[in-house]
Amino acid sequence: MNQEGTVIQSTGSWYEVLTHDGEVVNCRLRGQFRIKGIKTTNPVVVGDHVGFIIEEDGCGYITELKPRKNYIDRKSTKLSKISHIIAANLDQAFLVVTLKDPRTSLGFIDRFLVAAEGFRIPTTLIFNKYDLYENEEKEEITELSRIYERIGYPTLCTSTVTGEGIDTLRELMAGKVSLFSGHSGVGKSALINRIDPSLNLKIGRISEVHSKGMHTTTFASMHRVAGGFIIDTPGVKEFGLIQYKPEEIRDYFPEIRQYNNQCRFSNCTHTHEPGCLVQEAVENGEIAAHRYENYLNILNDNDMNIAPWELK
Ligand SMILES: Nc1nc2c(ncn2[C@@H]2O[C@H](COP(=O)(O)OP(=O)(O)O)[C@@H](O)[C@H]2O)c(=O)[nH]1
Ligand SMILES: [Mg+2]
Ligand SMILES: [Zn+2]
Repeated sequence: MNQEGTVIQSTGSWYEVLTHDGEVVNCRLRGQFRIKGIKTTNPVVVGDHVGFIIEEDGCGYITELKPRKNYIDRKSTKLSKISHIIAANLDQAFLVVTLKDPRTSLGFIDRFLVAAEGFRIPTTLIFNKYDLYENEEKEEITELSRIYERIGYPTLCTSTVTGEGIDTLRELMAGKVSLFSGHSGVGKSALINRIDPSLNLKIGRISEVHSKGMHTTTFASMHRVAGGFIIDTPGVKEFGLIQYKPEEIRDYFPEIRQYNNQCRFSNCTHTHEPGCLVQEAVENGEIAAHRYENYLNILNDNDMNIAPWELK
């Protein structure tokens, strides 16, 4: 009998597939399963929608891979043409940032957003630890929220201490597959616990130290949370290199992208050319100065070390 479901866990040879009825079936791949057009080490990944059959030996066999709306991957090495796909069909990412303990840099935020644009994953910025901030930091968040919301990234202030923003976050996650990213210590685990206390994830330093020693798997997994799923991607260090061509970067800044092909020179890189509408928009304050600086910084990097796909 043909059935369908979503891959929620994989070891590379076995796949746990969650059916629409809520049943989990262990499946395997047929020997020569290939996807056209993608050279990859792993043809089926967590988040994939698949068709499968149950054979006489009781095993499920994946027979069909449904089209992916997006996926995140990494190249196995810098020059490699073979990519390792980490997860597919993500509805959204939450980038958890903090203004202190630790402070997340704007450079990191903008690099993450470039990667998320490249992967076509809508991202919400979460300003966590709101209980810790003085007026000055709150004003900074208000200003950053204005900047990011205007270019299409929703923002939310949260605190796992006061509970602020938690209900909203839970609502945003319902029925969706979400990725939680952000530096160690910003409160990802604490937020997820607060959303669903039954998960009881390890919080704080002990788990950080512990997790550093166990970057063993490069396979993601999905966990049911708040009527949706979160994608857990261990081994963040190994997801390092995302290679973009310099000319692609201007497509991944929404406020810059709108001027592509509008400047005096149609191939304008928006860096130094005369008659550039982007440079004009920066000068008159319409494009935030720090965003433009980060655009230039990313262009100047030879290899873009973006390693944002963390959930611990
Ligand atoms: N004051 C305050 N501390 C928080 C908040 N969220 C998390 N923390 C603390 O920040 C530290 C790191 O949290 P954790 O969830 O482990 O961060 P992760 O590395 O992103 O998963 C822990 O000591 C938490 O108790 C918050 O909203 N306010
Ligand atoms: Mg954690
Ligand atoms: Zn230009």
